[in-house]
Amino acid sequence: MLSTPVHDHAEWFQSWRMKGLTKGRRSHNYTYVHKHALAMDPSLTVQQLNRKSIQYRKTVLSIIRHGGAEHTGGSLSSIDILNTLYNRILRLSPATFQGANRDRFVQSKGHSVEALYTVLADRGFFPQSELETLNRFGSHFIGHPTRHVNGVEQNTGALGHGMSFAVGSALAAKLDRKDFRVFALLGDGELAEGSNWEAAMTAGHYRLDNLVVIVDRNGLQITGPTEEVVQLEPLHLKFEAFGFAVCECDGNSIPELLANLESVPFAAGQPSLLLAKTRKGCGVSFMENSVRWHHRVPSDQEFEQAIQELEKAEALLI
Ligand SMILES: Cc1ncc(C[n+]2csc(CCOP(=O)(O)OP(=O)(O)O)c2C)c(N)n1
Ligand SMILES: [Mg+2]
Repeated sequence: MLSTPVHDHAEWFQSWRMKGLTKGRRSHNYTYVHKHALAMDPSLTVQQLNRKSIQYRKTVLSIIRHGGAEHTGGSLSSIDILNTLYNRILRLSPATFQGANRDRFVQSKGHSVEALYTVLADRGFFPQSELETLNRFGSHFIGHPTRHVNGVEQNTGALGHGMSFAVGSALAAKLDRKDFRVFALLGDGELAEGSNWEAAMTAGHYRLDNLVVIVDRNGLQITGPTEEVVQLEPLHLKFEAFGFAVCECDGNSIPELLANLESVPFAAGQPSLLLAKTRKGCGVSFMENSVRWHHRVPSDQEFEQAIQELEKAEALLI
């Protein structure tokens, strides 16, 4: 671990100014993704993607522990979705990120930013070493996505805004006769925000078949099960009523995610909605399906146990 305490802001900021954001920092083994994939690689196999998911999970836990805060459960639930999108689906790379015809990805559940940062680093949007500045005073890597970080399409974190932004972008593509697609990732608890339904109604009205909304359906909110906080079911019928073509899959299964996301739009002339059934905290036994891990930081012992479990899972990959 780094020697600088998380809250020693003044000292750290001074050294950051002196050395540049990351140059000269002590190197240590807190990230587990060893190679940057600079362009989307359609030849990546399911097995390679499965391995990436495990490596991503280890990195997510490491940067959360090092940063001393953030959202553990929701980052782990959505990592397979981000892995599939960024490595196989999105027509997007660091080289094309400013291009008008790039696919757009909006992470509306902005609190799961550690998952997004981890995947963006692996895809080469910024050096892996910058992840270690998470939550440090003066760093752009704060607890919710901002456009100061290369690769982030939209500032998010106040829940309920991402789908509206995505609908606007998809509508702009139609008006400008461009063929990019817009993907948005939402939390299921986030759907309690009424603004989502206004956006959904608009997407249906304009028949935005270049829009793909993915709901990370892990069943948990910040304080408990979604069905107890604000009932969502029957969710697929609600989206269908708003004009979406709806599919469901295991959102922690790379093959199922690939099969669905490679077949968008699910129906011509309709926006697509993928209900990705995930496990909050996926990959670590004692974090799975536990509301306690919404934004808990692992202790040293919990961290070691989690890494051991993930390494065991990695060793079992053929
Ligand atoms: C407008 C708004 N209200 C409240 C919050 C606080 N908040 C952060 S995460 C969260 C729960 C979100 O649950 P869900 O969308 O299911 O996320 P996930 O389970 O994927 O972590 C809440 C209420 C917020 N970020 N924005
Ligand atoms: Mg949830």
